[in-house]
Amino acid sequence: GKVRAPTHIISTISDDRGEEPCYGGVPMSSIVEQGFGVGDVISLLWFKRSLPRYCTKFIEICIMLCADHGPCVSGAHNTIVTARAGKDLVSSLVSGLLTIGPRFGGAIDDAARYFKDAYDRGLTPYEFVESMKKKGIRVPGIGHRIKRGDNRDKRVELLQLFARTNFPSVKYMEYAVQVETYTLSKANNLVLNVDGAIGSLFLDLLAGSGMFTKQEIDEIVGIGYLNGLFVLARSIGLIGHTFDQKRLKQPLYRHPWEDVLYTK
Ligand code: Q5B
Repeated sequence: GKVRAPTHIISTISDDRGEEPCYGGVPMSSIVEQGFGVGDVISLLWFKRSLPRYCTKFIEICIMLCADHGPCVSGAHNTIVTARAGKDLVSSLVSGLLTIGPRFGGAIDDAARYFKDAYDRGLTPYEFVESMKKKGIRVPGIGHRIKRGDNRDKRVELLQLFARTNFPSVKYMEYAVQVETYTLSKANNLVLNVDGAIGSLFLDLLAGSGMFTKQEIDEIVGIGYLNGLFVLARSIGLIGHTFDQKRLKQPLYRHPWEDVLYTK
């Protein structure tokens, strides 16, 4: 028989060797003919399965809602400064992407991890939040620089509305809302933010869709797939900010002295 030389790479998500590329075993012509959207493509390439339409629609809503949040947030600021320094598209993009992390946009995975652990262990919101405080950890998915209890994040409300209308269960999201009710009783800026809404709702998608085993859910949450949604989405806005600065022929940015406290 044929002897197969050992390979140095194992790949399971796509294949370009035939007449047309396949994503998760689905040929590109089927993807186009069946009118698949970017949510379906993400399902195939990230989750290696076709998800029900309400799930792919939810993924697409996440991407649209997180595509941009104005020029003042960390990512856009870095991208704008880099573009104005004359750097190319990829440099400007990655300079913005590199700010995504535990404080800015990259709290989705940890929000999912901590909300899941707390809910599954039956912790009350009080027990959860106070145990985090004792450990000196800020609750991921809670808190915002400009959103408040009396000025909620519209994106969070839109995600919640979609899920309450379309998901079979929203138990993790309702738990996150209870956590928010408690944190808001402590300070008005401790709202459920867009990272926390996506993190908790993705848990509901994973647990309620019937498309994932418990082991697969633990793996997805453990590896940390969900920050990928913010990274992918915000790339759209960061690319837009790069083009905007180039179109406007903006000069090199220099921060004004008056806005720096020089001290010894
Ligand atoms: N405190 C987001 O903080 C922020 C607390 C908390 C317990 C918390 C903070 C935080 C967790 C990480 C998270 C995602 C850094 C945010 C995003 C995308 C975005 C961005 C945009 C977009 C804001 C004041 C007092 C202190 C703190 C306490 C604050 N957060 N306690 N749990 N989670 N959250 N990130 O305003 O007693 O005075 O020491 O780390 O989920 O990134 O639009 O801007 O689309 O681009 O700087 O929406 O909440 O508040 O640091 O002055 O804290 O509140 O311990 O208490 P701030 P601070 P004390 S969404």
